[in-house]
Amino acid sequence: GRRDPPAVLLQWKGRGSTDNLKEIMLGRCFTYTEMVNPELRKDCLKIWETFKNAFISKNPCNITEQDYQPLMELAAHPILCNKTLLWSKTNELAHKYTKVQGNFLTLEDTLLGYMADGLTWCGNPSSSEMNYQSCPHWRECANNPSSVYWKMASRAFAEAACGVVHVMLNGSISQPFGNSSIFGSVEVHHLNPKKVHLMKIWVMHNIGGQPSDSCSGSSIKELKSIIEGRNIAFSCEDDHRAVQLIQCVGNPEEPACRVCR
Ligand code: N1C
Repeated sequence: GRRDPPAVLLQWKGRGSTDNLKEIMLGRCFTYTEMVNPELRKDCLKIWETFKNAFISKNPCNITEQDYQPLMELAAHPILCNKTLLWSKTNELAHKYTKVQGNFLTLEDTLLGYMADGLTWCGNPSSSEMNYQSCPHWRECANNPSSVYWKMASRAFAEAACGVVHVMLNGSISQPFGNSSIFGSVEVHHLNPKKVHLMKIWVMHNIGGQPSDSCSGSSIKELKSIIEGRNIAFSCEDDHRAVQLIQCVGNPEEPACRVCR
């Protein structure tokens, strides 16, 4: 199939564009606008064309924010206050939690996040086709189509947040707050202090594992000083119980998961 080209043609180190990208993204856009958020009036075909125009026939290492600006404007929609959940290095747990606790929204619950979640895409300057063979890995070049997309969608999501913002971080890695992650480099700096008055951090640890860092560690203290420096109040809780109960589904016998702890 087109997924296994001769190795000599592999231009980039990352995986190529997702097969049937157009059908998947169009399908997701219709699902989102018809079923997930039916009040939203959006032209999915126009959104797809605008998305494609951002990167098709372009060098996939030279994508700019301007390339995606028309898409960002077309796909924008309001987000309710107090519902935003940001995350870093907790992708799976954060989304398991929001599926059960329907009161929170991650970027993947907005049109831009919903359409692109888990997909890969890029083009190349010498054709108007998608490159299905390979795409730049973010270590090869930062300004590749997916990285620029997530950075812009994340910034727009942070700018739209209001009220209380929750954040799920991973306390089983050495730096739960990484200032080069999208959360640390983009979202933290684009929350609007006029609209967001409190950031509530949840530091989660793998059940039964050795905690590596916690609310009292230096990594979270650095985040606290950045947030308070931006005039947003800050709180932090280790192993928020409602989230821990999700982890317990897979680990019911662990001490932290017993009813009488
Ligand atoms: O770099 P990160 O995490 O700190 O980014 C997470 C942060 C979240 O709060 C989201 O709002 O940024 C947003 N975000 C996504 O929603 C998202 N979905 C999928 C950022 N990145 C996202 N991805 C992919 O995961 C994307 O390819 C990006 O590079 C990774 C970042 O994950 P991370 O390092 O755990």
